[in-house]
Amino acid sequence: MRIVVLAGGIGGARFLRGLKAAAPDADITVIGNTGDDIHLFGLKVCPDLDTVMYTLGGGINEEQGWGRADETFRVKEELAAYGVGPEWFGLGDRDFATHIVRTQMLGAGYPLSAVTEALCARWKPGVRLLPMSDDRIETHVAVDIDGERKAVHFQEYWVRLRASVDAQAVVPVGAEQAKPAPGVLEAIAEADVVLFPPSNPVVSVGTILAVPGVREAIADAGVPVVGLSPIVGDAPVRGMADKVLAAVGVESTAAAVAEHYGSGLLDGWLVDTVDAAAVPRVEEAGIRCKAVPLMMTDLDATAAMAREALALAEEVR
Ligand code: GDP
Ligand code: FO1
Ligand code: CA
Repeated sequence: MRIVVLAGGIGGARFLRGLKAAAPDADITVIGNTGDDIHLFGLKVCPDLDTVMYTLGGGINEEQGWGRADETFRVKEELAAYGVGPEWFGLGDRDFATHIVRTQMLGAGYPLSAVTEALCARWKPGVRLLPMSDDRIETHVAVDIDGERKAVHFQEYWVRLRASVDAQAVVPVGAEQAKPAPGVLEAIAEADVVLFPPSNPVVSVGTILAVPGVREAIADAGVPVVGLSPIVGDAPVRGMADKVLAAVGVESTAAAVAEHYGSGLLDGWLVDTVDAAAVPRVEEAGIRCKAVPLMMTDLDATAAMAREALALAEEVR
């Protein structure tokens, strides 16, 4: 079975670990969000691609969910000693090596998709990891600070400001002119099922869908599209999905996120058992819905979620 997954960082990566356990023989292609990417110290950092790669390849800092295990911060300290920032973004020494290799290859002319493949040759994530695009796309968030509207990079909104101010708008800068990376549209066209993991609906899945052609390819594939809610009990399990959902006028509920994707895109939607009351509302929107446990507490629980998603896909096929 060929499965395509549109993934952000932590939510996507953890779900993929469960999916691999639930469907060990499946051919899984991951279309990764690159809207979180940022240039720092002359280096290109791709947090969501790296989170998927490290999580599936066994290099992730498990507690944190991002960055390398067994990490040190000597380079960051030295940069700070030179007064070179930003200090608010924590790049570790081991992680730095990934960004150096990536930046070197990009500088030599390789596209991000080829660079990602090269990095994955080391990590062997057991999935085909494709960036959504080889073109530069950067998610910016409009905020009002001291009565003035300004746009900040998504990482600045999340890591420096800790999403402490409301997001007024979210813009995937560059998306309109971008093309899907090689293999993206082909993987979707050849998929037997498309899954939306419990990733951020706005700044992860939403950004991937903003790449021209991706949404259309999914709709045209004519295969089941099933998502899992990242909102449990009317709040994100972690992160700032509530803030960025508000910016696009969507309430932070499992049902509202399903309606936001819409029946034109989604065939099936899983909500957590605590949100079982949302099932009729989602079904009224024309999306088959089921309430099952959606907390990725361990591999078994996550694999069970993946099995439920695949079973729902068969139900709607
Ligand atoms: P990010 O790029 O690191 O923010 O990761 P993603 O976009 O892939 O996923 C972020 C989303 O994962 C957040 O909105 C969380 O609410 C959601 N999430 C994290 N852990 C869980 C979990 O155990 N269960 C569910 N249902 N959602 C989760
Ligand atoms: N998240 C933080 O909260 N603080 C950090 O200093 C930080 C550094 C960082 C470095 C590399 C990387 O791949 C991810 C990093 N993250 C950090 C996570 C990242 O900002 C976000 O979790 C995702 O981009 C959110 O989608
Ligand atoms: Ca992300």
